[in-house]
Amino acid sequence: MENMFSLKGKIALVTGAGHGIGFAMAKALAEAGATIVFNTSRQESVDNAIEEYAKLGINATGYVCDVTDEKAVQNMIADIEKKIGVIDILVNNAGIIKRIPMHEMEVSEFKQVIDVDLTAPFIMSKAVIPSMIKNGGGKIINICSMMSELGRETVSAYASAKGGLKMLTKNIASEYGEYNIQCNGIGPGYIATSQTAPLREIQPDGSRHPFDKFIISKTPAGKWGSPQDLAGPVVFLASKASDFVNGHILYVDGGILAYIGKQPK
Ligand code: NAP
Ligand code: GCO
Repeated sequence: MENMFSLKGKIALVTGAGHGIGFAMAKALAEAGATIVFNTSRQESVDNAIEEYAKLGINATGYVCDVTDEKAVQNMIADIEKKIGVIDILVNNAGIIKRIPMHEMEVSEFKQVIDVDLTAPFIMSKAVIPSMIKNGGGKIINICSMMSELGRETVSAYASAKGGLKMLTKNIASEYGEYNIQCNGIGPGYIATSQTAPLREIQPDGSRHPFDKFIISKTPAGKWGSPQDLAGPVVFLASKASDFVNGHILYVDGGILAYIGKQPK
């Protein structure tokens, strides 16, 4: 059974794995035996992350690459294949959010979120699939969201992107399953990272942020998740253990999607 989850001999590329959820998933994949490659859009975050990986005994290779730039992505993948080898596991993790009421959002802001959160996973997947086919198969894991299923105020672009990413996941699964490529999604709930830090800020009177309290009431587990909560799910979806799981979105949300919410006292 241990071998089912082993990633020994596999090469994993995790986008946006400079910190947060991506870093935690890359760490887990390394602990399962994978060789780790990652990218962010800034040299500073690549350099910092390489140091942090090294402290954990992980010899990660980092690239500065904007995932929305197809030429840069193609160059990065070619360089990885030349220097390290064919990518067995792609985790499309890089993502941004803009919290703006839709009627106040510029089209350019909407498009920017779509570009990073939806078009980039298309660009990244398109770049790795040909070699995965030649190599006999592979794993593509798209990091979706509660907003792949639910909406809320101010996140129209993000929800549109993450909803589309759910369907892109199902379509890649449909189109490439015959080549032994499994494409699945992970839908994290509310996770304590820099992306959600504004939603957890302590208020001037020292109280918790209203949204923080709201999420606690909507989560049966009664807490925010941590990036480490994604470790097991990503290793499962990257390993042989999930070879007949395809087109599935695995929600790691503490039960939010199952729960109507705690009755206000
Ligand atoms: P984060 O802390 O903001 O990290 C996002 C990462 O993406 C950073 O490393 C960032 O690196 C990178 N990135 C952003 N734009 C990029 C681009 N154009 N090219 C390359 N890299 C880029 O976010 P997180 O909370 O860890 O979230 C990671 C993923 O999980 C995202 O897709 C997010 O939507 C999703 N998610 C998060 C939560 C949550 O509650 N936190 C829940 C569900 C889903 P640089 O800025 O250094 O380039
Ligand atoms: C928000 C949050 C969420 C989380 C996550 C939930 O503003 O509602 O940022 O979008 O990041 O995507 O799964």
